[in-house]
Amino acid sequence: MYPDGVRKNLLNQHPVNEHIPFGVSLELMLETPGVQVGFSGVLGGVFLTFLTFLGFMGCEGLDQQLAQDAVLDHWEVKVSGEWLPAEVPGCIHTDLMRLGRIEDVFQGVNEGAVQWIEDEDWHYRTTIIRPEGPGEWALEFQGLDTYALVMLGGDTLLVADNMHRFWRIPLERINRQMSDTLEVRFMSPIIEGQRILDDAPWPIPVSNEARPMGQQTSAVTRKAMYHYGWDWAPRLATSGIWKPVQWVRTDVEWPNHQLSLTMLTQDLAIYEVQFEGGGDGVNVRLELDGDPVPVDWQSMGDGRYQLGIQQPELWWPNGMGAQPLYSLTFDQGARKKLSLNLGVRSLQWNMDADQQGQAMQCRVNGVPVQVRGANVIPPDFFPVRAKREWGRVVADAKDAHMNMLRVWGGAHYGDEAFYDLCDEHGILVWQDFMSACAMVPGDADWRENFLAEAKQQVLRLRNRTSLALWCGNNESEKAWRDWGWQDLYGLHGVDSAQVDQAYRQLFESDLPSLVDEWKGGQYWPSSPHSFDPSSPRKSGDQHDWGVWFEKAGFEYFTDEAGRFASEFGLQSVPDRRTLSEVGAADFQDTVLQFRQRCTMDWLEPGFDGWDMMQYYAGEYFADPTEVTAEGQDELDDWIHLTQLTQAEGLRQAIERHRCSKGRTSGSLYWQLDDVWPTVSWSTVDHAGRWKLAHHAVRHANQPVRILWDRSQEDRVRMVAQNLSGKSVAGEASWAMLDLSGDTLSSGKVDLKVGPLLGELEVSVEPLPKQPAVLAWSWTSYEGASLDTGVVALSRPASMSWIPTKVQSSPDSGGVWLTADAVACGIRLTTAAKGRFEDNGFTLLPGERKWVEWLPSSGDRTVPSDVEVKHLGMYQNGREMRR
Ligand code: BMA
Repeated sequence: MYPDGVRKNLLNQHPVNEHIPFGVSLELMLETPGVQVGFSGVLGGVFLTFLTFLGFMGCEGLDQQLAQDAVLDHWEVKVSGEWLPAEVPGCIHTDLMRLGRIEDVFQGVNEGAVQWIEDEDWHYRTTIIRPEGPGEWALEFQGLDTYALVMLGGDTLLVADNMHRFWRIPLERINRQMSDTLEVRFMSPIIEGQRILDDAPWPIPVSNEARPMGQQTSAVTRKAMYHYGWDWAPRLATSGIWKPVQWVRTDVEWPNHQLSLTMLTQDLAIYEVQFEGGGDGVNVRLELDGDPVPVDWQSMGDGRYQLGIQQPELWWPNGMGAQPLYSLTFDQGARKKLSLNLGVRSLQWNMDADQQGQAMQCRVNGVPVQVRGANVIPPDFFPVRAKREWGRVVADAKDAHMNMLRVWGGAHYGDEAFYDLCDEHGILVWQDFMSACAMVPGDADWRENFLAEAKQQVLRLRNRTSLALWCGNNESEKAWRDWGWQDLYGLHGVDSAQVDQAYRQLFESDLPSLVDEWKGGQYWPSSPHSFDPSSPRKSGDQHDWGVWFEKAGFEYFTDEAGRFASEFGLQSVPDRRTLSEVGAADFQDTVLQFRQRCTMDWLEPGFDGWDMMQYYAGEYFADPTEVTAEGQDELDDWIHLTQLTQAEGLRQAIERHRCSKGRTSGSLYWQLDDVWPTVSWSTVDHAGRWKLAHHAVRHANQPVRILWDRSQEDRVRMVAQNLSGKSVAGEASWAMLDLSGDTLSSGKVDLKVGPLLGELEVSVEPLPKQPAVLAWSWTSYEGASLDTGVVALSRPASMSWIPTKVQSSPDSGGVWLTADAVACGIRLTTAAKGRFEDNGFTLLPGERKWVEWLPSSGDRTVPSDVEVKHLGMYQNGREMRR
């Protein structure tokens, strides 16, 4: 626990420097070769001085060298009274696992056995090595999770209470007489949180923390909320130094800077560049792909400049064009350089009134963007491990033709590397502030803490090309309005008004003012939010959970569609290998069953995500408890059928939004990735294996498509759509076939569709009376395939699929597939590492389909154990086994 009285006093004594050093590279320019910067201190009883001879190094790469030398290393953690080697960045759970003190927390049901960790205090220490030489220095903690005292000898240098902030201690505070052992003492987040909660004048509602009321501390602690458990996450409320600790030269840093685009035409881009707090005599250099680009650069006084770029190459979201990133370098005399990447683009959100209410339309370079993407959560529970996975997540997003990711508010802000990747690949970022499904305390200290964090993050991210929107929180506004919290938490009269006031103060007054003051860009109070809560479909964004939480059919994605769907989704069971890697061998296995955290008692006592998956699979494909297939066990059935169902749900949602003629201008499904190996709404599992849904999303998002516009129930209307930046032209053919593959009707048409939201009607046909599929292909006049697809024209569960045998013949780098009747819902599996380029598709008789094998590593040999599953394999008659 914090020693009494420490907290307040120290925070007042040492305000945190709000300078933002991340995201830019800093390069020292030295006039005299041979100037030395050193670090001195005592390490392991030996006096050490690390000297960096800057003059010998030259200037290139100095920033890395400096950062490298300045990072505090050799940390230890106290475990049962013993100091043991620790990993920083890291956390207590990863340390205890590495030290063999606890089992792997993802394995089996180990989560339960490590709950004691959250109630303990944890101490870390290292030897401090003070910088010597010129300049002003500060010790920077980029992330402390969460309640921490930083101590040197008996002196407390810092009191930290927010995982999402970074902290600095000026060198002057760390005088020579002090001990060389720097200690970071973490107080149990639960015990500290409980103290705050107990002091709060009214209960603070929160939805996803599975603790009794009065013990839900996640709402009052500025820590990733999923650490307390979520409906896709275990509870592992960890502590630790989750980001690097390093010395920084504060006198060579740049003042905060802001680039605002003031004019953009084909011929010219003009930015106003503002160095807040001064920046006279700044020079600029601009490069594109290593080549110098001429610029107009004029000082306007007071650290303000005008930057003009002739014939700018525009940055576009993925699928709409290229992502050129200019390298912009500022220097001030011989002292400093600052480099950042700049994608030239304008970005606005059009929220004007239109025939259907008010738009929620993202526009880039003046062009409306049909937003296609997903919500992301950290790709591993532990940030130090998640950091290694973001590259894969962004690659999966790009591969699936996404152009936006929403960084969801119940986790943590992304690392620089994440936003670098988004800039590079054309992925816009909807950035939540970190708050989810919870109300907030009303006291000024708590709010100030939140706002200090918000300011740091806004200053850090506001110049990012990919940044599209700041959003106050996830679902808190909706929860307060619709989830009955007033009764549940006994908040009536004055209490209710105060909770409401605390929420509004932060999310509807303080945060928007802060984002505005620091020119962060567009602010949106909550997700979902609309201008008129009585008609939530007419403006703003929606969380479309009628499918899943309310058992609606997929037509819901047309009938109840709003202006921007920022969440919708269905759960599925991940790949068998992902499950067996954590010890879940079969369906009845406790290890598997205990991973289901989505409970829905309001629908039916005891009803949970398994029941819901069963319900939807039964509605759309087959109920896994009622069917059986040769060579498959129950778990195989669940995996196949729930993955097909999730794929179909997401496909229909995205395609229905695309066919809404601009009504629904965004589709961000819930959720792309997983924090651990589990059963969830993800389309790519924790091990990085694509579920069938990711393939479906990929096709649904493809910029150039022929789509079945499902809004006309009695007829089959097909449209050709082009979301790419270039016109496309070619010949398209379509056919409706019965399940044996006989053609019921067909057509051919020449299609030329303009760029950036171009659309043409292909044909409108009567819906066949018998079970049928629609197949199409569209090929450019140059012979390139623009789109192909096959879709069932009614729910596959209602169709009698022929139990055909699908033949697969491996060839170099892939497999050939054939069948003698329509084979719906094919799933190709193998134990080998890698994935098939396509999966979850429908095969037509007479077709010879080539599916490429994409191995995780070099060897392209097709695995010999490829198995093919499809819907025609299932027979009714399984005994109810759940
Ligand atoms: C969304 C998210 C999460 C949750 C998910 C599934 O609303 O914001 O809170 O995990 O639903 O229930």
